[in-house]
Amino acid sequence: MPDQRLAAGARRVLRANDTGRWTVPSPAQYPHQWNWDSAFVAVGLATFDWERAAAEIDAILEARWREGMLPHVRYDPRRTADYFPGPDRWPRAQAHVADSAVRTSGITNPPIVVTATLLVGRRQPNRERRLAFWRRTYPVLRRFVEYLSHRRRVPGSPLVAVVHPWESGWDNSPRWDHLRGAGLRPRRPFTRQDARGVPASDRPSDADYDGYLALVELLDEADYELGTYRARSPFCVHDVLADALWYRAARDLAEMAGELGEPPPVSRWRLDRFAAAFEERHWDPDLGLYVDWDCVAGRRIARPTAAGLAALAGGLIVPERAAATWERYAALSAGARAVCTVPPGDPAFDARRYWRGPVWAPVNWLVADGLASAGLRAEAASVRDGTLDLVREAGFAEYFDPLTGEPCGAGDFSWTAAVTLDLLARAD
Ligand code: 9WN
Repeated sequence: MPDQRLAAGARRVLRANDTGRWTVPSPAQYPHQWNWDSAFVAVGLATFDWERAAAEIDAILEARWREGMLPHVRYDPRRTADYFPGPDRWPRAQAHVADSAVRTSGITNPPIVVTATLLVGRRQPNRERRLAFWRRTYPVLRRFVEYLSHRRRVPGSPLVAVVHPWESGWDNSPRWDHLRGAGLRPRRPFTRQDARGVPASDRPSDADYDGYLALVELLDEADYELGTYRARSPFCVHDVLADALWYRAARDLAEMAGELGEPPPVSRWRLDRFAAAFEERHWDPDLGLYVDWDCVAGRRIARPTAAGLAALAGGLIVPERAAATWERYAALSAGARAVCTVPPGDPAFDARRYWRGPVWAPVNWLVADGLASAGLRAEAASVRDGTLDLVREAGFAEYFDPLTGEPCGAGDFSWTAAVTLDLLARAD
């Protein structure tokens, strides 16, 4: 399919999923606004409708909490019956929302919204309009970065504490299998709604959902205060990708600050300290990959996944490790379409089950971006081309089977369309 037709198809998906104020990931499966989905969507929208891209970012920021958090879901009050869990599962969260008319979840997402705001701004050729956009978004983004730094800090580390698998966006990744081992059960009964339009065997398991809902209860009982939550919860991690994207966010914020004549938002000393802690906690010398850190057990989670590769997008990986990480992961992934989230040889690999193997377009976007900024141009181009080939063959699927290239999950998915547009535009 020629690039122009592919781009036209992607624009159609984004238009169809636009509710007027924000873009839903998929009208049937995910009828609300998701934080990091909308950040990718804004990057895609900026390739053809700049005002709409800016409005997408504004809608994420309108859901902010008084303490600066940007929640992972902003609920559409007209659709609460169509997705589980709804706002009633996060009762105490609602008092934290700055705008009392807005309903949100009680957790956040990796802070790609900051990077998206920088990239959307850069696509505006008119300097005054660009600066006006950054001027109104910058204070909220800065508070979000500081929220993660201060309210999500465990003693002894500058890294970010992630408190729920949904917060990472990689819900049932093998990275978080230790939650299953904890055997948590929620107190309130619940009925899943996520497997209505897609095969249950492609979704997280019932045991995974027990853990997710039990953590929601623990978070709400702790009124979303990290210390109280940690005292009772088996799940608290330094997610390698969230940490990398925090560092990127802090640097992207600094670029906006420079343009706006504001002082640097995060000192060089803090950035350097963060990068040193990242290297110390996340680099696994035995695996030869960057991995996550379990703050409860106090050890690395030695699982090979693409999260450590996507972390290249943070721009804080020791340069000589970038090529080695790519080569190591490519060797583990032989026979799979790039970039499988778990390598086929891993015991946890499942070609179709959500975050346990399949290819996800936004992950590939991060990997390609990170490879390019590490100077690995050919490798970046191969990830870009491989991603576009998958979309050409299988459409704008939520995600893809890495062995067959078949589409999985919901169809006409917003972030797949958005990433396609940006990858096409980058080749121009
Ligand atoms: C829970 C919207 C979101 C993505 C996540 C993906 C999935 C939700 C779910 O869908 O998570 O937040 O119900 O499964 O895992 O990355 O942001 O597309």
